[in-house]
Amino acid sequence: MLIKIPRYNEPLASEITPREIAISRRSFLQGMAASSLAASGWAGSAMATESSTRQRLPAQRNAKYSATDKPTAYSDATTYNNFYEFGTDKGDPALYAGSLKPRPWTLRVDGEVKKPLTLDLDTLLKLAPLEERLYRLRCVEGWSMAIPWIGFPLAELIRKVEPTGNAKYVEFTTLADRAQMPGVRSRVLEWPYTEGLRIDEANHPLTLLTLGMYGQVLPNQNGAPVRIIVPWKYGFKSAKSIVRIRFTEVQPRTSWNLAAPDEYGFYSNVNPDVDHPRWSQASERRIGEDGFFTKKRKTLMFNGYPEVASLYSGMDLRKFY
Ligand SMILES: Nc1nc2c(c(=O)[nH]1)N[C@H]1C(S)=C(S)[C@@H](COP(=O)(O)O)O[C@H]1N2
Ligand SMILES: [Mo]
Repeated sequence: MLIKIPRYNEPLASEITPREIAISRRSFLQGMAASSLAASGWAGSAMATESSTRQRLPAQRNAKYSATDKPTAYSDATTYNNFYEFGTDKGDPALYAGSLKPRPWTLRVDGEVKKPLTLDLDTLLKLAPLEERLYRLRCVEGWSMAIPWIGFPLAELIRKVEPTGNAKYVEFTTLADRAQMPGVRSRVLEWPYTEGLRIDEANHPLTLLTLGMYGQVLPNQNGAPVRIIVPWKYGFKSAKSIVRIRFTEVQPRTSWNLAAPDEYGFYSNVNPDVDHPRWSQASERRIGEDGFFTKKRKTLMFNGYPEVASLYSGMDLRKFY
């Protein structure tokens, strides 16, 4: 990631103005630069809970796969985001992702499978029972959140397409549409954003094909209408707004690995013992709970999901970072 030292005037997550509020204020705050607006204290405390307008998404809480962490406030989870298709600042996705159209949507599932599928959103929503799971998500930049995601195991979809014997990896591709995503004009990453998993990682019961959060469909800035959540890996492995899932025989190229191969490997398991070349990964800041001067939390191996360790037995996780 393009890590910057926080500037003196950089807004905290809780101070960033959500898009909805930003628009209503525009009429009387014309002329003020957005950044000075946030720093000036105009940014409010609205959206402390879920939005009242977003479509509800009923789901059964899965206690077995839910962490006991205190959930991150909805207002933080939806205003402190990485979604470079809408800009590189944490507040950009909330401000600019309103132009993303999550409906109609098609997800193509193909490659090394016997039964390729093209799914619309309603079909996808009915593919398997929806579950709510509170997962920790840790960004490689050193911050984390705990979010009640809604979705179903990716394994359910994988079963339906019947991978061939050649399917060793799974590649995820994000939408890359200049008309909907202003950040795609920038050359900060190679578009479309792609990520990948080994097929056994993709089939692990923790890997969630995600359609909602906090009881509702995904907000655009969190990857509407469908994304992946892989809770034991650094956040960038959890690709947003995906349009294609492709099964491959060779390890897929991934956007962050192409951008900085020494910093972001294919595996990118959360690992406090393997430092990023430019900073330690031993600890993290939980968004909304800790300030810049509060003691950080210790980062846990596999982000506190030890059940995935068997996927990597015999592998040197310093070499395969
Ligand atoms: N398409 C796409 N997916 C993406 C990203 C991105 O820039 N583009 N950023 C990743 C990173 S670095 C993180 S930490 C998580 C953040 O997810 P959240 O904003 O829902 O918390 O999304 C990941 N998925
Ligand atoms: Mo991240």
